[in-house]
Amino acid sequence: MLLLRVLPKAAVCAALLSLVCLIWVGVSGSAALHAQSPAAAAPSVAPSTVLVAVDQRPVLNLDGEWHTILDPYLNGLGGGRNGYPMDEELPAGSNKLVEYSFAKSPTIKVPGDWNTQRVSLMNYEGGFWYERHFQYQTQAGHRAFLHIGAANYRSRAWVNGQLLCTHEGGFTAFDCEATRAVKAGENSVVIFVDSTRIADGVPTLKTDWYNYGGLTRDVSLVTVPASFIDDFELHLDRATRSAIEGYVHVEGAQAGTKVSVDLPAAKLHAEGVTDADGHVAISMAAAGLTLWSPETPKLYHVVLKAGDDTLTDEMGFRTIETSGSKILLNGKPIVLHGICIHAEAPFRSGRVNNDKDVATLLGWVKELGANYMRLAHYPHDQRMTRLADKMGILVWSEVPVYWAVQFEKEDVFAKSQQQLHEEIRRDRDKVSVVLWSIANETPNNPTRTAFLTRSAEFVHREDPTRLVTAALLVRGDAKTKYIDDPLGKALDVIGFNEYVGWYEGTPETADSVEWKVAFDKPLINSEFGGGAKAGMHGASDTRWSEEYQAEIYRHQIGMLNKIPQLRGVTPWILMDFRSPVRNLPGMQDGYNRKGLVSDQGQKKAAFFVLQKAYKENGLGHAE
Ligand code: GCB
Repeated sequence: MLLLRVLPKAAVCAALLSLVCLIWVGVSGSAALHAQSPAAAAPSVAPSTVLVAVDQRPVLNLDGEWHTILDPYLNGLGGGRNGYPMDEELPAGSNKLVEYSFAKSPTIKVPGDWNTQRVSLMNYEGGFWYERHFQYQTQAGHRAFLHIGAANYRSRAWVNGQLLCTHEGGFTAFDCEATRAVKAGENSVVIFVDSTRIADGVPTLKTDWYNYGGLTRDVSLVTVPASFIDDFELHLDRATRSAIEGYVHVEGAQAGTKVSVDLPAAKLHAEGVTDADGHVAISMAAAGLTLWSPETPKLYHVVLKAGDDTLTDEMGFRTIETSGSKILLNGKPIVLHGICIHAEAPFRSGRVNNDKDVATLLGWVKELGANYMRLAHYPHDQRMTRLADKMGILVWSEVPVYWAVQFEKEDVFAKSQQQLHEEIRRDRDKVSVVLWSIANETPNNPTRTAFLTRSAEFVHREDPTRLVTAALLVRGDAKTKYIDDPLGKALDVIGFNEYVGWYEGTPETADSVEWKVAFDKPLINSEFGGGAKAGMHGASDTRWSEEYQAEIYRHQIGMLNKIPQLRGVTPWILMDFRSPVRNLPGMQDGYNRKGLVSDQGQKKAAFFVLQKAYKENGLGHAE
């Protein structure tokens, strides 16, 4: 690993002491200030909730063309003579609307990042306004929520000029209550999204992926009864594997509200009544279920009822746990044959956000012979985990605590915790998700370790049914490598990234590396790989050729197989992806080229090396 990639800027600059560094820190520092001031001045209204299984509810879909205003100076937030474009309902006689008009402004498609929809916006990072109108029929005694699948990075939403919520975090879903703001007939909704990278963000200023801005996932309006199921959790009991346990939470319920859970195909039924907090524990004997696994991705139709609300879901049941250095799926040791994936849309670029993108990516995962994938480095569109449930692909899901976020800051911890909460809440009904990853390649120091130990504890509390992991850096030289990062103590499964043969040595270097592991826990190689330009051929020692990349894979497979407790791998990465830090002309041209498949779908030689290893069960050990 390159040192530069994991140290905070200030530390790197202290070491280098150059003018370039002064400019580097200065520029990003002022950008952060600029970005923070309007947010600080604005009222902060937390999203009301994250509606579980919202994609299973009937909704008013707000996808489609939205009017947009580019606002690099955040003028619309500032008020004054020509501010407040979010409020079109100004008192008669006001002249504020003179200098802007949503109606006359160009449109853009939602969901979708703005960068790939207009050539002039390709490199734009900053403020951006979205607006559209919709017809609504109010229903007495119901509540309405604006559901935003993802808005990168900070956002605010108004309905009919009324501020509903502010949100930070570019990859998680949230719902803002709109009950009092919506009206019968014509309504307007305005969403402001600011994609400016900020130093105290999660992620922070520098990442190895493109900062696609905007409303990158579906937007909808959800109408529910006055009291409704906002959250539930159902899982197979680890100890017996013959009972379903969990809870249902009914928001706004009076104590004593009747709740029922049914799995009609299995003839299972449970019921109970809510306590004063709207909570009811669920427990039902469930012997004889077909347990979910990659070989049998069986899903059951689940019907939840609470008062006037009915919610259905498609859910699988399985257990996941560790025993010593083994990972047990349904009590049996499993080896995870996987691949890392970014949410980069195949063929068209931009963010993955439709069924076609997801089917293409997961089709390649299956073709590879994989049973597992790491969704790097942030929560992906919900379609990914839904389809993984159906196709039988186990999932590692992650939050963007990436490289050196500001671990010393309590509010950065709060942001990471909020993202974990939103991620877990959205996907806890997805049986495919077995690992929550709290971080990627973070610097090994006590402040970081304390921060991430708290994250691991938080995740264990929020979801005790799954395993906690992180992708760690390793230390050592080309002869001996150590996996002994003290953060490993807080994890159930240890992920480790290494790039022997690419950032270090040649492919053959892997042959003589000896691995020393300080933990009796399952190990997953969460990244290895190297770059290749699809269609470029050469000798196996010619960098960027498909042959060189394939050679890295061959030697890595030999090396990794010598680690007895290696329970899985996710090489880096399924498909080439856009990244502003990959600028080698003729080879990278703005793309990280470590994909096994190019962004235009061409499979490289290494794809077939890994496919062969998976088909022959020749990588990793189940026990
Ligand atoms: C890493 C990072 C990943 C990068 C990759 C690379 O270690 O986790 O985000 O894209 O290396 O290509 O260098």
